[in-house]
Amino acid sequence: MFRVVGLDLNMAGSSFALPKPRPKGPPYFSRNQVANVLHQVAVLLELQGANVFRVRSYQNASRMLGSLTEDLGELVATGEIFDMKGIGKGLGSALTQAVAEGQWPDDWVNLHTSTPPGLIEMLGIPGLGPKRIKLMADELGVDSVARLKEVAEANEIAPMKGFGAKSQQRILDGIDLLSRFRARRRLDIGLRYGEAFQRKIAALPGVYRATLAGSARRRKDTIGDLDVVVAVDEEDHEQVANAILNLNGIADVKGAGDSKISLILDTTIFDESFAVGHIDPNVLDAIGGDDYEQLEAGGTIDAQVRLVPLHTEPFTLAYFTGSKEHNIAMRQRAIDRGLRLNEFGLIPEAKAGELKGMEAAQYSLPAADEGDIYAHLDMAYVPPELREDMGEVDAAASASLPSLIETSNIRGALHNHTTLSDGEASLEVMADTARKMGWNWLGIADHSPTLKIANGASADDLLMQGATIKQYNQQWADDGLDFRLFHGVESDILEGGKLDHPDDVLAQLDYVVASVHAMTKWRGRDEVDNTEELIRVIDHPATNVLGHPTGRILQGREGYEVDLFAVLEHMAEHNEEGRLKAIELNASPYRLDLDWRLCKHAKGLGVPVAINPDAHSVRGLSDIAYGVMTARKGWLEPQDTLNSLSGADLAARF
Ligand code: DGT
Ligand code: CA
Ligand code: CA
Ligand code: ZN
Repeated sequence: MFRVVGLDLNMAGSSFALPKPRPKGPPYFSRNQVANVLHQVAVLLELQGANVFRVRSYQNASRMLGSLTEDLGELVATGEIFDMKGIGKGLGSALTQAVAEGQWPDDWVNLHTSTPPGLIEMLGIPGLGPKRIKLMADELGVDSVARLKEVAEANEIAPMKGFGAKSQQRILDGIDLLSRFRARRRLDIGLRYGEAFQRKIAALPGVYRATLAGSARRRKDTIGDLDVVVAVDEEDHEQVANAILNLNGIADVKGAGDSKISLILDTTIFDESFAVGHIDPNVLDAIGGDDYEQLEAGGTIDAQVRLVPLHTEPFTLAYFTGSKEHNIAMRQRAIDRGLRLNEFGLIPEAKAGELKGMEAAQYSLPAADEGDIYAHLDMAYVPPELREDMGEVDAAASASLPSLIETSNIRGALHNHTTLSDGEASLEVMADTARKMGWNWLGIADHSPTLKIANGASADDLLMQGATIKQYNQQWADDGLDFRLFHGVESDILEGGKLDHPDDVLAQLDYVVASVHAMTKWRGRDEVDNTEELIRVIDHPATNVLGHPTGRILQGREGYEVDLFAVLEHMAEHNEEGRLKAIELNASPYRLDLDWRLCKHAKGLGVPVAINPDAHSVRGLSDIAYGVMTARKGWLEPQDTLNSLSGADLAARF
């Protein structure tokens, strides 16, 4: 065992601690770390009401170091640091002590320990700075986010000088955003952190393998925390645990032993600088706009690491992959066979007797991988995505698990945008990218006229796009190239379940994706009205695909109320009678709408699923990967989707 390193000042998910020194010797801290700490010191001083000039001197020094081109270690080693603009004698010695000796000055450490944690927690609220936090602490006695929420809701902030009703509302919105952000993270973000962390651990000497477990491995649409299982010989545990604690990207350590480490990762885990990339303005608005982007840039995620010897690893991996419900069902199946299943092994009760934990595990049946565990229990290997106790245990025991769809089965996707509406890339560039991805076809469905904010295309422009597409298709056919474009539209669903173009225009298209965009109206209406309207639009002969079926934005807003079971059943009737009505699985990691639980239901009813990246750019096409993850989680096989069809077969279906 070794002690917990770093200052344990962190609120759940925030990072406001003094970094620990790198173990390799001076320079003990990077330029960025030092610049960050100076900024923190300035903020804490301000929170404590320090002299404004003192605050400013730290801010200036932080900014100066942040844009420094010279090597900080060298400036310190040569003493040149003392000659830099804005670095006086005191600050110069402090920086020297930190960089050359790995020791933060006592008064900085004290500043961190003497600031009430509740005030530091409040700093995480978007748009709220130290000055106003101090004001509210002094005048209203606010000392935590919870208390702040109370006084804001009691309308005590608005009357304060310099605040007002608008600031009060912004504080409430910020608290809401922060709590959502801290509670769970979207799959794409969780995977980015998780895979970066996993790669770094896997590369450490002594590590046989490191695997991302938990909800990330099960590809849930949102992730609570990351779980990583690492196979290491017992005698190397301490050394590897130490090496993990010293990786870049660890903001704080919550607890550390030789076999269990609990820590907080921040964006320095990424070798390149972290950016969320382009977000559809409409979606960005729902998840908090600029505030969201700022939170994400300064974001953190909790992670738990378990170190186990190689022969135990399959059991530990299976256990921490979960889900809890799947584990419980598995444990019961083991019990029925006189076996005890836990994170250490699959142990015959008769042999284990009174023994517990690792002691009992010495009698475990052997397993080289998870497949062996399932085999011992007379089951087929269950892909992690299915481990939700949604029928997979029985299916694995009766050889009736689905052969899940894979990215390589994807031959095209229907719902994509070009510069004709609000896409960033031209038709040509989108088509070219799809071909380079190895796709056999691409569907273009730009927005319809009603959606003015998305530059919905007029009927004339739409038909012109159709003529261009025909030319390209002809040209490719003449050149013997097996690739084609399908021409559709993403039609807004109008009052009464109507489509946004006259029938004679719609008749000239290959297909129609019908989507709800008037979210305010639809969210303000009850389930019965919404369901009826969707059913009406599905009944329109031109409609082939129902786009983002609930309109939900993960971590942003709930979808509108709708009885999707009724909608799917209605779609099933059409399909039975030979009319293609597919339900979209919007692959954007911000949506993943159809929910995975309902994918299985669609499959059961025989309603085809269209996995759609809803790409607004070339990059957007690669979101198909999240759609495939979610489709797998929803039990879908290639033949349950339109994406696995060849262009020729899909043309026939239209
Ligand atoms: P999350 O982090 O909320 O997104 O979801 P998970 O599934 O990653 O849950 P987490 O991190 O609390 O635990 C990881 C896995 O460990 C979980 O999926 C199953 C296993 N596990 C945790 N607690 C229990 C438990 O009380 N019983 C059983 N059977 N398994 C558990
Ligand atoms: Ca987890
Ligand atoms: Ca966990
Ligand atoms: Zn769209």
